Amino acid sequence: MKSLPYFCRGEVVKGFGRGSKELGIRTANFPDRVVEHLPADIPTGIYYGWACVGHGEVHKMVMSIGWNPFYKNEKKSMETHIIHTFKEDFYGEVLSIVIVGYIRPEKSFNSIDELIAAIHSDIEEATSRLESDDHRKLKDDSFFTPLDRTIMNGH
Ligand code: ADP
Ligand code: RBF
Ligand code: MG
Repeated sequence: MKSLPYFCRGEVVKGFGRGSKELGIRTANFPDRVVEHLPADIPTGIYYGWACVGHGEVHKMVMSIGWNPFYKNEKKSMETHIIHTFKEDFYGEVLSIVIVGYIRPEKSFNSIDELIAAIHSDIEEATSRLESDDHRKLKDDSFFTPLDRTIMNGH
């Protein structure tokens, strides 16, 4: 995929409202505008990368791009699960991400438990792949560093 790594950001909007309730895995949803901007050579599927809320720390993430075939959504979505425990929700804040690599296509499953198990294995896969030197470098990309902080540090 020529467009990877792919950097993007947008405010966190309300999604379908079932992430935490049914799966126990919360996903921050991007607005339609961000979804529509995705380059054509990034197909639907499950990806991993780095994510940062507002000017906060950069964390590992996994994300789903597509129509969630298990739920037969009619709208394409980009949903990021940040591999970190937050104290509070962050709806309305700006989420910055870099999509680094592809894990698998989206699938439908026979049960919700199989979907949950698949997502947990995606999280493990992402956690270990992001340890590579090439991927670690992207965590420190200036995309995640606000300009004012760069100036304060005297760079
Ligand atoms: P929605 O359907 O509105 O997206 P979710 O159940 O998927 O609802 O929850 C997503 C919200 O949970 C995010 O918008 C964010 O405010 C919050 N949240 C808390 N922790 C996380 C996390 N680790 N990753 C993603 N979102 C999180
Ligand atoms: N939905 C699917 O229908 N099929 C999938 O294979 C699938 N994989 C996912 C993998 C990850 C890492 C994440 C974060 C979500 C995935 N989802 C998948 C989306 C899931 O159905 C969605 O986050 C919830 O329905 C909440 O909107
Ligand atoms: Mg969500």
